[in-house]
Amino acid sequence: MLKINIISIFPEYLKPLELSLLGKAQEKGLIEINIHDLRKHTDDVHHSVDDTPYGGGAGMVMSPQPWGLAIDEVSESSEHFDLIVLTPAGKKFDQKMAKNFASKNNLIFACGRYEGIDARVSQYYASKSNFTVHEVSIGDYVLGGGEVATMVIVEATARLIPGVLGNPDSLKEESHTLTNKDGSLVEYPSYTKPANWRGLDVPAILLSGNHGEIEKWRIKEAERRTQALTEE
Ligand code: 6GU
Repeated sequence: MLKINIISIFPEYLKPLELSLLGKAQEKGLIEINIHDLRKHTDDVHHSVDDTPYGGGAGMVMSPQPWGLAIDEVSESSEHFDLIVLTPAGKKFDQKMAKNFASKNNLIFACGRYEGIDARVSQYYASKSNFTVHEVSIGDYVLGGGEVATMVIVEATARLIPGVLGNPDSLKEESHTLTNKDGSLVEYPSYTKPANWRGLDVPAILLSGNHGEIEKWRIKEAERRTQALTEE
């Protein structure tokens, strides 16, 4: 079973992970998600988790001590852990990374805020033989913190675990996994009833019953959409 531990100063921010698909996956015992408050690991009266940057500059940096205590607490066993540090300076998240994470047993998400987490936290855990550290970004824009990025990654990862999706066939044909000789394609357009809606017809080929021709049309449409995304 995949065990996911998430450390954040805003644990309530991650509540949506209890809903819908991921909530059901937890009820079914397919995944386990535990959310932890970083401030539990502070000892000063103000429960501070950040400080000014060495070398000067704007903003605040998250202190290494609470992070070390929080990560140690969720990794007490002798198992292997994949520590995912959310940062806009990380490697771009994609479907391939989701598949890799879905094959793991223990994921720890460190949700940074402010100007990020003291760099020694990644350095320290990367040096431990039972840890792999991944610094990950979800795209080329800046968020207020890693919480939303964590939800994106957890959702994309969990749905790849056998049994999480109601219909396992959904995994076979979808965007970014439907491939031709040139690599990966986005999904073809989908239609359902009614056959005419506000004067717009469903493409006639889809009503033809000719599965060979339908498959060819879908591949052509997926290629057209993929091409359109790489233009402009
Ligand atoms: Cl992982 N964190 C933050 N703060 N901003 C981001 C991001 C992560 N990914 C894209 N932008």
